[in-house]
Amino acid sequence: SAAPGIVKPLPSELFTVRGTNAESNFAALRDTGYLTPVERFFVRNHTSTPQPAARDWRLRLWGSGLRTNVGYDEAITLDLDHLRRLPAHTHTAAIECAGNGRSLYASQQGETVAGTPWTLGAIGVARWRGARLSDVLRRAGLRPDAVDVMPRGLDDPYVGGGIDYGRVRRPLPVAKALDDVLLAYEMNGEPLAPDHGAPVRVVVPSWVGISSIKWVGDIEVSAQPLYSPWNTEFYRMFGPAFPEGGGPPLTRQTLKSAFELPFGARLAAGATHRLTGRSWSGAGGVCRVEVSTDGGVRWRHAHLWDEPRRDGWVRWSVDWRPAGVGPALLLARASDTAGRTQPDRATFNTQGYLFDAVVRHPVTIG
Ligand code: MTE
Ligand code: MO
Repeated sequence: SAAPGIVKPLPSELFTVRGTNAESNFAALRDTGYLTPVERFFVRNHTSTPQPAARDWRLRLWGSGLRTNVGYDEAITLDLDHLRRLPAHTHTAAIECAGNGRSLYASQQGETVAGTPWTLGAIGVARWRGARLSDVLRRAGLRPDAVDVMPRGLDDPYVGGGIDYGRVRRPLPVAKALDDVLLAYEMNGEPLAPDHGAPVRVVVPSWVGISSIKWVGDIEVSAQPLYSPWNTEFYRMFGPAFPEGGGPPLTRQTLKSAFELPFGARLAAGATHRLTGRSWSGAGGVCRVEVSTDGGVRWRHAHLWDEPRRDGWVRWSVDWRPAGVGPALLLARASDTAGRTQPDRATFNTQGYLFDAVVRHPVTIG
């Protein structure tokens, strides 16, 4: 069961395919460890997975933010061997689509939003290894007045609604680029797989997935702010709660929780069930998870299996012996080390980004 433009197999018990995107079925992550195996990791493609040959791959660095101030055609180039000779860093980090949870605006809040109707499986956590973007930028001659860098993918230009938006690209402020961003060539100890950006992708920990450009081919470095449709039209919040013309480009991810259980699962009455799930936040580690099995009347603390972990998730569980039979609603509510707790409602925005509300997860006892 392949999807157009995705290379790896997508068994239907593990993935739900929508167009060129494949969401991990969250319930199927239950038997995975802390890291999401590559073959279970969601895929979000604007078009389709290209397969550039690693030996021909070059990263081109150019723009007014470099001392050489050269255009694309005179770019400073770097091949995979160069990149591998730079100090290697590993970082365990989630990549999550900004629209993860989007379908819940409709199903939980009765609100209509535009975009791929993900449930909660547009996230995975992997151990990324590669060179620091800061090392590459400094070696390329970063000017002190550089403000933005814009990595661009080698995949086909994205055409939507008859508009050609060009290749997928999104500016990143220099401060973040110099902080913890990787040019990754390994995922979970293996060379990067084609669908996840081989031979090299950007990994921007804790920021919306669109920041982590796959199949990176060039990076513009600029002394002036840069723009692309991915920070002007998309990945910003539009709607009554936001300034006219939209909120700022999205950066950090929000706080979410998910049960590792299908929606509508049937649980046997009179038995003890271990309910498991995961919670994560772009603002810090998750340090508390409360669970309700009665639709939100009573809450108890879940047992956390992981320490609060910046850029990753924590796994948790509660044991539950349902008393009656019939429908029940499970809720999980996480808090993070930045002091946030998941709210009852997410803030409506027309493109359905950053859904963070406590989810009412229906099950049937009997
Ligand atoms: N990079 C390129 N070149 N093309 C893309 O379509 N999709 C982005 C980002 N990087 C994309 C891209 C989006 S929206 C997300 S959520 C993540 O990649 C998904 O990463 P994954 O497919 O490895 O899970
Ligand atoms: Mo995304």
